[in-house]
Amino acid sequence: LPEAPSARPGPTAPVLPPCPDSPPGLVGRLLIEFTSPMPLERVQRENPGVLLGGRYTPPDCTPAQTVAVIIPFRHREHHLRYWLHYLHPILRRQRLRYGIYVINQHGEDTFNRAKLLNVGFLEALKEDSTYNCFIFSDVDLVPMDDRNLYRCGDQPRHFAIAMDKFGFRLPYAGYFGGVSGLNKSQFLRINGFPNEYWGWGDWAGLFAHPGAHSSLAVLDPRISLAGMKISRPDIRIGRYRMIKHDRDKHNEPNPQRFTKIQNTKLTMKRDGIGSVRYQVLEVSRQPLFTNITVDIGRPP
Ligand code: UDH
Repeated sequence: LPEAPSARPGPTAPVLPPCPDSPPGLVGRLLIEFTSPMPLERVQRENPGVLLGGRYTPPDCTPAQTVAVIIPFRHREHHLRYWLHYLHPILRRQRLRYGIYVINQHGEDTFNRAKLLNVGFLEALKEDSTYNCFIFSDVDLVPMDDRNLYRCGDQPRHFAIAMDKFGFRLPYAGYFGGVSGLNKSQFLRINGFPNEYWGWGDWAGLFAHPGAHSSLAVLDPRISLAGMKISRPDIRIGRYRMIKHDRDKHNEPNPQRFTKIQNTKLTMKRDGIGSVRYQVLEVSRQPLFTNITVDIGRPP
């Protein structure tokens, strides 16, 4: 009798070992500059292993997590090219399985970073339900050391702890801005980000611990309310360069920013990932990232 097809030896996918906790081949401190021109074609040429939509899986090991990197965005194409140029090789060396999601706010109404991040969380999961780590990164922040691993841990992680613009120091104890990451259950535990905070504000302070900001003694933000603590890399490793820029149009400081943060305890349950309303206008898979253009409405 002919052999049953399932019993026939044939090419099977090799079983890859788990990716190591400390990836070999990291280079440590990196030289980051934003002066040479950076055409997208070049970035594409230099990252042939990255698949459509900005997806990557290590060829030689099985990562423990699948990471969605979410970037809030509008009119910063120039910054995005540098970000992609620097980050793809870093994330690859870190042996991550990842996807890059640029959440592009449609129209010219007031910018809303936090709401865009909520959209990114939901839309990334719609595309791939195996995402279990979400890293939220400003488009203008590039790590200066590849040992700053873009992974999630047992507490929410703050990555951009020593930016050049703050003299390579944490600006205040509870700072959680710029680049931060939460796994899926941590994100759901804080009900995601607020949707009702329009314009510029140090909204990231919302996720820090109480008393973080000297001028805001009653600060009572989401991470501590949910009983969690921020984890951070070593100060020598968590260094970042920010691409210098002027304040964008339609992202003026919100005068209510201090009162809003103080009211987190009251608003956190009703305003967050559970109540976000938006309309996706376009999903386009580019060679180095997925662009999601979204209508998030405007402030009341
Ligand atoms: N962002 C956009 N487009 C905008 C506004 C914000 O893409 O129009 C995104 C982008 O990812 C940016 C992030 O939101 O990195 C945070 O916004 P921001 O860079 O404006 O915030 P930051 O606190 O700067 O870094 C505030 C203005 C500083 C002016 C300094 C003048 N010297």
